[in-house]
Amino acid sequence: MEIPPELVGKLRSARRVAVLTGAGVSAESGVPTFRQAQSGLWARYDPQSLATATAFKANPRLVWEWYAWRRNLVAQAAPNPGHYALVVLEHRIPEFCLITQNVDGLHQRAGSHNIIELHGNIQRSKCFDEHTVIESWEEQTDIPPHCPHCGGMLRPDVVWFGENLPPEALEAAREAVEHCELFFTIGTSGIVEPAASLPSLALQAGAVVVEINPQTTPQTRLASYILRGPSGVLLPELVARAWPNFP
Ligand code: BJW
Repeated sequence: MEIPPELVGKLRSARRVAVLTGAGVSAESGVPTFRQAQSGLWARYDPQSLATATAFKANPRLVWEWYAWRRNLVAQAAPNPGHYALVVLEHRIPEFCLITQNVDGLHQRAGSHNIIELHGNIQRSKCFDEHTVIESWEEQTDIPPHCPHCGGMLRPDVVWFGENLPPEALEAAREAVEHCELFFTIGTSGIVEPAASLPSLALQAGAVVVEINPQTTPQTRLASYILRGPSGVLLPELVARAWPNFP
């Protein structure tokens, strides 16, 4: 698709840019989006009802195994050209902030550094009772494994429905959004709060909002520029237009 030259000019001259990413950014890495039909063994489960503390309490083994399956999928995936284009933006824009809802760690693996993780990361676990974060653990005979400190159950270190986001992460994200000139919402369905309110916060603070997504979302109406298509194609194209000589 034709990238609007006006947008290219705005990106090239921008000093403060904030980007919100969602599961669509990892779709071209082979990681299913959150609301995409799950495959194989997990096809009959609704992700929205597994990603809750209530589901974990009712059936900790089932929820742990779902996350173990996803962790394995992510471990086998690699960042795609969209992730790498965002690394280039971090190098080119004086104040660049990447806010992600993704829990897959692919932005970090691509080489992005200034990242705010709103919903945690599935490569870490934490104690269900005491919230102590555990970076590595043995997959024991017991599923879920036990906390090495108190013996309680481990759970993934992600934010489930009904739980608060890490307050420092949310605060830092709002701060970046309120101070950016250009705000990108990329690969997110824009229905999960409070992340879904960041585009309107950006607009209220005077930023130009850009959406990159193959589908319409509730935030489309806020966007001055809409790039309809996959981020793994459109982001590299946008970056190449803005900085044709960048390696
Ligand atoms: C492509 C593409 C390609 C495809 N290129 N794009 C206000 C009103 C109503 C409800 C609430 C409210 N405030 C809070 C709530 C409750 C709730 C909520 O928002 N519910 C909604 C369902 C309505 N929010 C919460 O509970 C949050 N906590 C909270 O607010 O605490 C305070 C509070 C508590 C209780 C009551 C009230 C207040 C916590 C939210 C935590 C979300 N956690 C999850 C799970 C993480 C762990 C895991 O992965 O298992 O985070 S849910 C899931 O959704 C995951 C994602 O990060 C998140 C967003 O999904 P995302 O990334 O947008 O993915 P998809 O699949 O939805 O969309 C993919 C998009 O990609 C699509 O648009 C495609 O078109 C596109 N795409 N291919 C670019 N190649």
